[in-house]
Amino acid sequence: MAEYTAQQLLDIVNTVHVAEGNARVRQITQRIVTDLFRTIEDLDVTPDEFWAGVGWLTRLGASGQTGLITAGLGFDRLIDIRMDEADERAQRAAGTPRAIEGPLFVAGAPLSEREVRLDEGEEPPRGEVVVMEGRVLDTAGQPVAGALVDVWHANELGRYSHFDPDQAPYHLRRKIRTGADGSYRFRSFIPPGYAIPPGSPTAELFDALGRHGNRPAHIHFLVVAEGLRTLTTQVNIPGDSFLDDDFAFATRDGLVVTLEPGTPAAGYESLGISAPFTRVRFDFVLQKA
Ligand code: MBD
Ligand code: FE
Repeated sequence: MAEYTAQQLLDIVNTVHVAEGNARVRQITQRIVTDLFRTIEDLDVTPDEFWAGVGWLTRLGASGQTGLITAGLGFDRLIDIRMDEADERAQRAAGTPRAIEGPLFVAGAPLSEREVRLDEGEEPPRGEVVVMEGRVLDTAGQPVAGALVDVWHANELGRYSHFDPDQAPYHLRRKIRTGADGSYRFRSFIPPGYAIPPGSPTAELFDALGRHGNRPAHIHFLVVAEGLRTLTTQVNIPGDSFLDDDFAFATRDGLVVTLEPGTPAAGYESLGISAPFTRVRFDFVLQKA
């Protein structure tokens, strides 16, 4: 039987293997295990604390909230910051600022050509009627025809379809293919902000940290075009009190849109609009691949 000191045990855990495995996975795992050993020793983590943490991780995984917790602890934004830094080092022309995808994207939304209603068939509208429109461009300012713009946002209660049993599949999720001039437009309503589900494992941790779990009102985008870099971003609705206090640290300069209330309906009939509405104009600029 082997008797180990903590350091001897760590060295064995970090080096033991009988097959080649994956060197990169081993390297990252070694580092994380080492940091956790240190945390337990330096902070004198008790057995009760340790097992409470393991139980919480189990609940977190079972609830499907791992992506919510990474956003709330800043990791998703960190990945974006590092991509921005890589762009700067490569002196790559910047496009529309990226913003985190978040854990609530669902692939496979219904596709429309050039325009669509996200709130298809819903009368009366669930909030302030908005049309967002613009073009997809490259960094030289040239329009990108045939780009695919995925757009998704929360319902009037701040919940997302597929994660909320009360909404139909792909509710408030659509994909739009840009026209020859790179244009897209969609009608929907201005969504409210988002709050982490009360009582969930993520809320448990945030309560213990004394943090709130609110995001300001936002609309998500994933823009894909051949030969260009995929853009994941979000736009924010101005005036939200959480704009500078987003639990997911995802808001950025340049992504807070301007609302144009009272825009005349002429030209927007195909979106079912017959009265003045709020317009938002926004172009997406995609980097070179
Ligand atoms: C959201 O709606 C969101 O966009 C992010 C990033 C995290 C949690 C919920
Ligand atoms: Fe969101």
